[in-house]
Amino acid sequence: MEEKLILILKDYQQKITSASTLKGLDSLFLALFGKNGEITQATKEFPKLAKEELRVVAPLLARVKAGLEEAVTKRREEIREGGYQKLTGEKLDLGSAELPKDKGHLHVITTFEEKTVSLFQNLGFQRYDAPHIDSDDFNFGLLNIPEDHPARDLWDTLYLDSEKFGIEPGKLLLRTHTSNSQVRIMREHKIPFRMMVLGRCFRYENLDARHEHTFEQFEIVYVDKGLSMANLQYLSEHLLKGIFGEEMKVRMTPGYYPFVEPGAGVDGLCIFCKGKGCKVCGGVGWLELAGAGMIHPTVLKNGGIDPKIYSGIAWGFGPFRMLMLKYGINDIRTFLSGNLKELLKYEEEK
Ligand code: FA5
Repeated sequence: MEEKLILILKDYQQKITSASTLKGLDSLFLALFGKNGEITQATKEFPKLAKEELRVVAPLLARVKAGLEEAVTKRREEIREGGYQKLTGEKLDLGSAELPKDKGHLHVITTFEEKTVSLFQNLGFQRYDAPHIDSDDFNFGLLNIPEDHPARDLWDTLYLDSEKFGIEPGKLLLRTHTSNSQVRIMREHKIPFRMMVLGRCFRYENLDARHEHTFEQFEIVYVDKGLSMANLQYLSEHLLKGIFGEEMKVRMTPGYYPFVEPGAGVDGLCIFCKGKGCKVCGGVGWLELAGAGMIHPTVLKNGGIDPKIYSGIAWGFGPFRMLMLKYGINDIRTFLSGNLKELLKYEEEK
């Protein structure tokens, strides 16, 4: 047994020293210490040995094992070090590489939203993010929509199983609109402020060509002294002309949202019939493109703002629906479908 162990030691020391790859070294390690490895098998023979022999062989085996393990570790480092030196000695000229072109493409929603954000950055608006999972208070209560008020029916809401988190049932939801940012913005910023919010919203919808359960909204929250519907008209024109071109005409009609007073629908002249009346606009000549209004005094108060001194503008629209109109897309589900063949037809100008 002693001789056998010494032979294993010599044989493998030589093999380990001449191994040139990490893979080769791993095979040697397995051949020694794996389930059927030489050292493992030698250990299994111990019960067959006489006591005296065992007294000599056991410490010898421990030394052989330690020596071989050390040899493997040392050689592994040498190989790694060699590879590193080889790499550092090589030069890769990225400048001269022929990189493949036209691989990958931003989603039309992304490019459209980037453009919208920069339209309002140019007017001094800053980005603000509000949570997707939110409390009933920020999404409804503080926005002048008390519990059990019929106005809640305007938003088909996905409530979360809040009891799991020790929260009263019905108090935790997926935000139905970016307006959940309004009171947060007021509480966190000094007046005057101009903020814009862009992000995902969720509703318990019956899906159809115009309704998704997951969609985007873009919203403006602007508070200062002396703001009026005239500022709202200006911002609406700034948006719709930015999207559809300078010739776009914009008007406001009365609309109802509990968190604004007065509330308005922002209409754009129908891009298909230019106001003459067609199937798309239902013969009216105008299409409602955004919801807006002067922030309700109760909401300002909830945000810690005195409505006798300050006024605010809030205004929001859905990028999916806006793009459907711009490109004549007849099914809203196209956007999240992953149908590249269809999606690549639509591209926003940079
Ligand atoms: C709102 O959500 C208000 N928070 C907007 C607002 C903000 C009004 C500030 C006043 C002041 P509304 O439910 O109408 O309003 O939704 C706004 C836009 O979101 C719609 O015009 C539409 O473009 C988009 N939208 C709403 N529901 C869906 C849906 N299921 N699928 C796709 N887009 C939707």
